[in-house]
Amino acid sequence: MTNHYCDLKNADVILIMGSNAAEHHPIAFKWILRAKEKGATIIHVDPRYTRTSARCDFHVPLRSGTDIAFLGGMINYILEKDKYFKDYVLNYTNASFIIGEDYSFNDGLFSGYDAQKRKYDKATWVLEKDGSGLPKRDMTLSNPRSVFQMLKNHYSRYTLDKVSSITGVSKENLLKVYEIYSATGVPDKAGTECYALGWTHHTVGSQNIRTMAIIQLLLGNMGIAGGGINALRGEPNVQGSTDHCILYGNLPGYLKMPSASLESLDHYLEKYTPVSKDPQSANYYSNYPKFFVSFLKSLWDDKATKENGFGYNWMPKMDDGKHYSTMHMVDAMYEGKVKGYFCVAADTAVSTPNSNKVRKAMENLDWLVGENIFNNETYEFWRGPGVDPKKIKTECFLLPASATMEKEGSQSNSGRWVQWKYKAADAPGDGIPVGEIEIKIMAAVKKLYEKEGGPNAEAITNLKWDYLDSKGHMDVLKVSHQINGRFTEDTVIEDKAKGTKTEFKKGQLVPTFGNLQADGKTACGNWIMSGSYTADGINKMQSRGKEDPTGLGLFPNWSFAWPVNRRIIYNRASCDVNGKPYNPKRKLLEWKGDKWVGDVPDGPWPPMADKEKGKYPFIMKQDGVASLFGPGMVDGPFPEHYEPLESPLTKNPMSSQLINPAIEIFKGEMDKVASASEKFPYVCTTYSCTEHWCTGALTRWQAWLLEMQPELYVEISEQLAKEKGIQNGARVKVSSVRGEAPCVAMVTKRFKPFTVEGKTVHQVGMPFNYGWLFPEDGSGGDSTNMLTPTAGCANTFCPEYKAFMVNVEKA
Ligand SMILES: Nc1nc2c(c(=O)[nH]1)N[C@H]1C(S)=C(S)[C@@H](COP(=O)(O)OP(=O)(O)OC[C@H]3O[C@@H](n4cnc5c(=O)[nH]c(N)nc54)[C@H](O)[C@@H]3O)O[C@H]1N2
Ligand SMILES: Nc1nc2c(c(=O)[nH]1)N[C@H]1C(S)=C(S)[C@@H](COP(=O)(O)OP(=O)(O)OC[C@H]3O[C@@H](n4cnc5c(=O)[nH]c(N)nc54)[C@H](O)[C@@H]3O)O[C@H]1N2
Ligand SMILES: [Mo]
Repeated sequence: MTNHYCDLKNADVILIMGSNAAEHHPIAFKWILRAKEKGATIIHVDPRYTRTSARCDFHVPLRSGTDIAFLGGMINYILEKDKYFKDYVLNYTNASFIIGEDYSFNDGLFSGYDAQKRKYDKATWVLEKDGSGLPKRDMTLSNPRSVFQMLKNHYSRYTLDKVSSITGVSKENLLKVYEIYSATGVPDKAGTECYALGWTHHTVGSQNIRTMAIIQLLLGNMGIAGGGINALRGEPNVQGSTDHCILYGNLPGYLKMPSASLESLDHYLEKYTPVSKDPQSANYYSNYPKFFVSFLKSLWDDKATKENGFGYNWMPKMDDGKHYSTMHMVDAMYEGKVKGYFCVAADTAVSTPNSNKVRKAMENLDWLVGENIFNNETYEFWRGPGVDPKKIKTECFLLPASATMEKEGSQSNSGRWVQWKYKAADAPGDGIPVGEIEIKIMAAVKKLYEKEGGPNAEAITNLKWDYLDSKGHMDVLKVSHQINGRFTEDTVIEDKAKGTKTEFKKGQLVPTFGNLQADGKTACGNWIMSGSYTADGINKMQSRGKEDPTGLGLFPNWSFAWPVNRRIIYNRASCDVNGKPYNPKRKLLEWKGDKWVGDVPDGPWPPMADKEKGKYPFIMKQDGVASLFGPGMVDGPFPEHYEPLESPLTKNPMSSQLINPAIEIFKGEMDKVASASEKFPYVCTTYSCTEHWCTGALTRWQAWLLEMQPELYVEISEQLAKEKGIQNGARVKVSSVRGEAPCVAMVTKRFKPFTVEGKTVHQVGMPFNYGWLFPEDGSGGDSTNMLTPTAGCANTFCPEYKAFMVNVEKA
């Protein structure tokens, strides 16, 4: 989240699109309801009517997978009707920048496309620079090559007729949402967006979010109280797990995982350290070497020296151009390339797309290790439906883990608040925290390498690995100190601007990431967490102060929010170029002539009107401004509508490109894809229900939850039920080109047929909370992922669980 839960109460309009917040994020939803009580308008855009829709002002149904078309239409509306916030757009975004002559967009393809590789070369997606290396700008926004004009041109194609025909949303509904939402493009109104899986589970997932980012920038809704783009995160502490690098391309704090061609530390740092010639751009990532070198020091301590590039060559490297997502991991298992699998606190056999393939892939493993509080379908795959245990060679282990409330540590909510929690009870039996399991396994591996050597042995034998306490248990404080960072030698830090010198002793904790060093004087496991402790060792994650000096619900003394306890990121953009709040009634920050007052500002520098010392507001961006034109994505600098991998259409109404041209197509024998046909005529989406948790591996043990939601079902509209002669409660077979899911039909008013390109398109929906292992009599059904394709977002490989084609027949 750019903002945080409590801040949702400050919004005038809340667009919930791609989320079922009332059922899956009840705490966030509490704040949404507070906004509503104060008069805010709450809009829900979702293919299906849910408990969230019921509490909103109104619900707008749209066909799954068409959000970019819907939002592209909104961009067009905002620009056509002059609803954008001119001062903000001009000063704080790259609207005035000039796009290079060689960039083009033609019939669904951006320049630089290689059809063979299904990849773009982004060399032409650039902004022009003048002779001194500064971006060329046209402050009148009239240059036809300006980002503003190119944006306008790109989205002029998203007319009401087109958008309505693609999305299945009526023109009245489109206009209603566009009008209400774009009314927040004025200084004293704030609009926010809440999304979750309805946006991420698509082959265009990242671009769904970017389209909204463009809208928020046009309306001046970024960096303000009640604004922003707010991802309501999923699993408990999933925010913490991404902060600490659960994703394959990241190191802690979103530093980049090195790839093979970056052969030396210098090479690597040069690639990832942005340079700006503009003195007004803070370009904060120019500090990247400090964060990265400190990270290397946290791994190898005094073994990491300047001479050996701080151990850079010990780092594992990704092969260039290769990806390592869950789907790729399964693919490699299927091909017999991956031999062992640690499945920690997950139920891959149920949760990962194309379950038939996943389960087949596991048969190729030599060993599988689970670390869990319960058994599940993954650990028991060797005796699953249709599997002959005698033919399976895989050795399976299930290690007993303690549950979250049986251990102490930090936990991060979606709003980046890192809160300390305490152990409430001892784990039963032999259960210990998964962290302790990993520490002990790695310690044993280290011993083995010390004795026997092996490939890249120094990476392991040199590891700093002292995270157990005197009783042999995981020492969470040691771990969290290591994450915060410490000085590795006595160090004097000079602040030239303030004219101060501060002395730190070796071993002392680093007070903020501003103190991290690129010369090995600091070690820090995760730079964004620097400052979670004070230099004197006070744990700020334990803070529970309820003061709220701004009245905006920032609660600066409650827990620690990364970065540096900033509650709303990009907050300098809430003020005009002189540092005066755009909206004095919701004053997030104000420049008082010598300092900022309010939230922790995005850097101490004066506002940008001070041409000498002032900085632009988006300090993490190379140019200091936010990107309407965003060359960071692999599938285009402006989001474009493409159909899902499986779609009811044979032609994309926007262009000749039916699907996202930059997604990877998995070509294994079990990766079948259906084109639009009579065989699989219905759009299917999947989701969770309130009564279960994800795969249900946690909740299907509970008799009372099973009583409420006993088995797999498919929600179908009354119209489709009538067409197919299916009664409510009848047994049906849902099938895709990849598999079948027998279940019960739930005939409902929550789904309504769509009119798409002049034809009736039915959409159905299914929860994904079931598996064969329990309830033990098999009455729950099996995984919905028997149906889903191995396909994912071009940028993240988040799977396309939310739109694919099925058939529904009476069983
Ligand atoms: N009780 C309970 N709470 C949970 C969970 C749980 O299993 N049970 N799971 C947790 C986890 S891990 C997560 S990630 C979150 C998930 O939270 P949510 O994202 O809210 O969960 P979903 O139900 O997967 O999907 C949200 C909505 O997206 C809609 N949708 C489907 N396709 C599209 C589309 O193309 N466009 C749009 N705009 N909407 C679409 C669906 O109809 C659904 O209502 O919830 C967390 N909270
Ligand atoms: N079709 C479809 N598939 C989906 C989704 C969808 O919307 N549609 N959603 C996707 C999403 S967003 C997610 S997050 C994944 C979830 O997929 P998984 O992570 O595979 O599923 P969970 O059910 O959350 O699995 C949790 C496991 O962790 C164990 N567990 C619970 N608490 C603890 C604990 O404290 N310690 C330990 N060690 N173990 C514990 C549980 O017993 C369970 O076995 O599914 C994805 N799959
Ligand atoms: Mo999730």
